[in-house]
Amino acid sequence: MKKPVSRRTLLQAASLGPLAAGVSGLAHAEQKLKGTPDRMAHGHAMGVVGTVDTELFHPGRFLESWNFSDLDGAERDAYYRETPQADGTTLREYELFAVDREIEIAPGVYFPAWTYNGQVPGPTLRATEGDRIRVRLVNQGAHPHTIHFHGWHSPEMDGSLPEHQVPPGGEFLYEFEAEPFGLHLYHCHAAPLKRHIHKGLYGAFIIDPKEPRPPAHEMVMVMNAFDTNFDGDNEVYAVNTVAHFHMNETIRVKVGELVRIYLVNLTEFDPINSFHLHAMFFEVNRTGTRLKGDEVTDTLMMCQGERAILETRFRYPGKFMFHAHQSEFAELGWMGFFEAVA
Ligand SMILES: [Cu+2]
Repeated sequence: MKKPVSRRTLLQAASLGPLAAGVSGLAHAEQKLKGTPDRMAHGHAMGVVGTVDTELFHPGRFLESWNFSDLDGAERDAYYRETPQADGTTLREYELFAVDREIEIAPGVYFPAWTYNGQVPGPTLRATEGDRIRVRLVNQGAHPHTIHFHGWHSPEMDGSLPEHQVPPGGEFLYEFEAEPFGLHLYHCHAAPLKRHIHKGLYGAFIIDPKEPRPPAHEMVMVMNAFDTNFDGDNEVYAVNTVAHFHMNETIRVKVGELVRIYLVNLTEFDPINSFHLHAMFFEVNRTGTRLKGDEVTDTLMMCQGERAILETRFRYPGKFMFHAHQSEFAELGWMGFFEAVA
């Protein structure tokens, strides 16, 4: 018998209604998200009304979790194990499952996703430069999938060619050394590529330098979007999937502490996405491949697949808006607030 995918996935599987429920949910969403732009842009109820079910995927928890740190004990052990090696490095073993699943991307808006481990983005993987990485992909979905990691590895570990595709019911073991240090990503590379990525098969892959970066309040933001009516154009935008989530559930930070954001762009269909932070500036370390950033700005543009480590400190207490500087994306969900407390 196959290992269960996760508590959350089982819960979701048990609660899945007929497909029709999802479809009517989408129609409703279209109306909600596209039919009321004025209210979303200017009204007192900026964002959407209602909340998503965060039992299955909590964007705030995803934001500050890596290597399955959102799970405990035996449940975590089922997906992730670390074994210290004689040379001081660590062997990190991951279990990733490709699973088809409906996810809630805005209150009442469901998207028929293809996921790693039942969630979009997939779990954030994190290692130190020089570690041994072993990732077992088990395909429990209905289509062939792969994992293509960014980073150094041999061609047979690339997950990009037809012969690399893992068929439904199949599995594959990816193994490579974690290098170079930086902020990377992983995603499915089966054809047609943009459909496989857009459906949700992607995640962040952080490799820390051997000499660690200074301690900071760290978070992972994956900029993504969803084409809910399959017309090749996105209707819903977000960081970490759920539209407008951090409008109400602000991201709490402390005034003066070092804040480090691992920002990854996995938006499909739109070539460029961006990150803008109000009333502040931040240092940009593109791809995270150096120890220090080399650009200071308040707005960063990123193409598909680009990523950067951002560092800043909040100078004043209060709420600070952040969003895509493409206004359309912001209004369709890619907007939130930090809340700095003294
Ligand atoms: Cu795929």
